[in-house]
Amino acid sequence: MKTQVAIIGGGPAGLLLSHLLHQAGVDSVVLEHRSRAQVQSRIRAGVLEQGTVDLLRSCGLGDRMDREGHPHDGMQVAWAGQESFFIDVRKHLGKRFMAYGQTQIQEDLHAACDARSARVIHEALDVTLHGVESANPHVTFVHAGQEQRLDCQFIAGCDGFHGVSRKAIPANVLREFEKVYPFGWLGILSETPPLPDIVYANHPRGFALASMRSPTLSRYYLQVPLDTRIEDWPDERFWQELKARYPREIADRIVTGPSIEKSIAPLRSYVAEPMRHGQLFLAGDAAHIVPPTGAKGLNLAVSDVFYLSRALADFYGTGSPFLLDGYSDMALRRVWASVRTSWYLTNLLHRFPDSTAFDQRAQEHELEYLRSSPSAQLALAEQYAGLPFEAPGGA
Ligand code: RFL
Ligand code: PHB
Repeated sequence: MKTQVAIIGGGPAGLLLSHLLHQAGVDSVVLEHRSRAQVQSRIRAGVLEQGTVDLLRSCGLGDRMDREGHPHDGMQVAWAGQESFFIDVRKHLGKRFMAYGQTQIQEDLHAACDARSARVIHEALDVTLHGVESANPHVTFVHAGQEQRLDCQFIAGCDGFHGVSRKAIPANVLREFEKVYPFGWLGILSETPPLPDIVYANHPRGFALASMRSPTLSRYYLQVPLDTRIEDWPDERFWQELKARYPREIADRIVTGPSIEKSIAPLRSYVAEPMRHGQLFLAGDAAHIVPPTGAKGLNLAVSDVFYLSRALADFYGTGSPFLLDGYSDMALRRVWASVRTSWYLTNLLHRFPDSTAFDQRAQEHELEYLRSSPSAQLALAEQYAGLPFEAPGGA
């Protein structure tokens, strides 16, 4: 097989890249090691920044999102015994968010692939990258028991944090920046009406988050120790603990019901630099991970893919490698802004097992400052909204 761009990974980053490249007249093949049903069944992100929403609309993927998604204006923050406050991104910046599940985006991307008969190979096993430093790299894999070879000009590593692409960058080139947090999130999805706003809570019992997928589907999370077992968290215990972490007037408005999904995710910040080596370009979770506290991961995958598709389209359109050469630096500027925001919000809103009385007071004063200062709220609104996408020549 032969293509211009071999895309490793058929998650949101890989499929959106293949969609945008197709619109620019660039050919690609996607190699995904899971089945379509397995990719489809992951419950993950839910909050889209305005930039992500605009991009999905402009590339023809916005219809269902606009019908079924829930636009909202910002985030509410509650903490023990205090009045909650609202970071109003719409008021400060004129930008909004859309609550629309990654699961739905993945379905929309699969439908778009079907409509254009895209070459997406599921259950492509043992994917191996060859010659990424040469002008003619290739990828080998096993499909339906057959060894296959895909020749290409570029490889896009969109295979998530545990993928193989990043490992093709030599250790003496790759720089890694990492922070692992001493807790995870236990999340549930339930067919109950959500609270009207996304509400983050900092409580002595730990962090909690109330979010939404649709007017009839809610998503809630609890901070839990890393050794937590899902079996120990029947729904009743989850709801009781969730309500205990919110102020009374918010807890009373939470509608409980049976969960339809329950999972635990550890929290980590990670950045790999550079995001390009030879003909290999990394995008999305393959290059960076943020703790979900800022809802930034999927949004970063989208901005990486936007920059990469624009650079590849420009290369094939004009022959100029200028945008490809600038890809890593440009993507990393936006990545680090969101990595910093996610780290800041994680520190602000969670209870750390090893924190001292000093740390605790400092955290409370930071929350009080945010509650009382319009300038502090504006600064946080700007970070939570996400940076705008850069023009081709830079900021
Ligand atoms: P993905 O989604 O991990 O997709 C990678 C794909 O590559 C495949 N793959 C391989 N294929 C071939 N060969 C190999 N060797 C392969 N290894 C892996 C995988 O099967 C998979 O299909 O990465 P991508 O596309 O970069 O997308 C990133 C997002 O999925 C991720 O950043 C977000 O889900 C993060 N995230 C959130 N992001 C937001 O923007 N807003 C949110 O509200 C939000 N909430 C969340 C989140 C992530 C969470 N978890 C579970 C970590 C909430 C949670 C709980
Ligand atoms: C979600 O709806 O899954 C969600 C919302 C906000 C976050 C993280 C996840 O910060």
